[in-house]
Amino acid sequence: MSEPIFKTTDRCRGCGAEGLRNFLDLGRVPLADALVPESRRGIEEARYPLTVAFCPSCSLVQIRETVPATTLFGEEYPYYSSFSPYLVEHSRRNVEAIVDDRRLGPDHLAVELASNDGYLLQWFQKAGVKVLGIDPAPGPAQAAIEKGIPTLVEFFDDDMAGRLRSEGVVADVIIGNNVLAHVPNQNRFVAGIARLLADDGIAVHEFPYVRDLVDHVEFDTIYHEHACYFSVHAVRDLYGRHGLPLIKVEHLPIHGGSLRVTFGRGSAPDPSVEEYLSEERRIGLTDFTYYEAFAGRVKNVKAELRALLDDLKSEGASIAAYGAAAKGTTLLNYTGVGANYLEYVVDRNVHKQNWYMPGVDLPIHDPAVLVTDRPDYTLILAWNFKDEIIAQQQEYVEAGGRFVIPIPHPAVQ
Ligand code: DWN
Repeated sequence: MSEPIFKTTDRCRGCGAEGLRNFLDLGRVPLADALVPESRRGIEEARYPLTVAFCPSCSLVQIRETVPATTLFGEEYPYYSSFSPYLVEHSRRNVEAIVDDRRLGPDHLAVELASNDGYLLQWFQKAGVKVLGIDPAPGPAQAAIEKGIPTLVEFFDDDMAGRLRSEGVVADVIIGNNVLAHVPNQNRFVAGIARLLADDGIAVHEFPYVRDLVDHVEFDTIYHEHACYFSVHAVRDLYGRHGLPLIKVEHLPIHGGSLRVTFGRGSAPDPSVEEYLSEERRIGLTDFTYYEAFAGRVKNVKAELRALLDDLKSEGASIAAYGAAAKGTTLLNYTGVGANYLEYVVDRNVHKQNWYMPGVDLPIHDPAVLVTDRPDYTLILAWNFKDEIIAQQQEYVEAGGRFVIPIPHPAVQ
């Protein structure tokens, strides 16, 4: 077994304060995207503690454990954004709105941090805007390069930003979707954004909203890739420390509920900023008490899911799963659901097929297997895309297949 190498932080990743308060312990789990190849089956997988804490000083929610980024986003990192059509379409709409609003053209540069396989930058390129991707995961980055998206296969931080600026690279737009949460050193990352961004530029970032995580018990979106879980207060304070004022906030349904936040110098804040800040204060999102009961609700979801699957198995039902998602690793390993209930997982991402889910030794197949094998039920691990997934599986539905949605309350749909 590869020895788990990690550090446990006693100080807040955002403001550096001591006094972090734990409120959820998800036990020792394998890395969420550490799929297992046939050649490594049976070899004990590294498991890491996963503890979630709240910072009373800046209200940033974060995990205590830091796994080296090179371990998390290495050669075998399997996540390719383009296998989620909804995500690609969501990105197109986002980019087209920015291009129109900012009147971007061939003299402008859009930089994306964690640009993956070019799923988003392709839309800036189609609009005639210059693009530059930055992503440390070799697989997705190479896919972007093959699409003609210039991509630097590196981790972004203030040193890299300084190097780019010295080479004359200045960004008019910096996109960073679902990346901030992945950065163990938040301040060096945001300092880099501040250095790379033009004085009249904007940084537009999306990330899961901690309010949705708690309100909808989305505990499975907690894994070692996600070091932080943001409120508007926490992200405003973090970027504000680096001279990047928060100027707009939008609430989006994607990934179980996300925020899209825009930062920029020289622009007056949109009314949405104060609206979200005052709402967060009103509901107590900046107080520890908001999170205290969360662990109990997570335990309830675990018990409800096990009871539901026990009932289905007692009826002799066969059960598969859909979505070899990172969140699926947390859900299956924390709830103890694996080959004791499920026969296999299916996923459209060809880079995941013929590998095995971390920690539970479940094979990953092409979704076409649902039609040929016709399991009685399919547990949707990528529940954030359930509508899109079910719409694709009409042949399975017409053959009598049914779905189990695990979050926020396990139920057959
Ligand atoms: O932050 C992250 C989020 C944004 O994406 C990354 N660190 C890792 C990843 O997390 P995830 O794997 O939980 O994300 P998804 O996008 O919810 O995973 C969906 C999985 O389902 C992917 O493996 C693709 C697959 N899928 C599919 O097979 N058919 C997705 C759709 C929409 C489909 O139709």
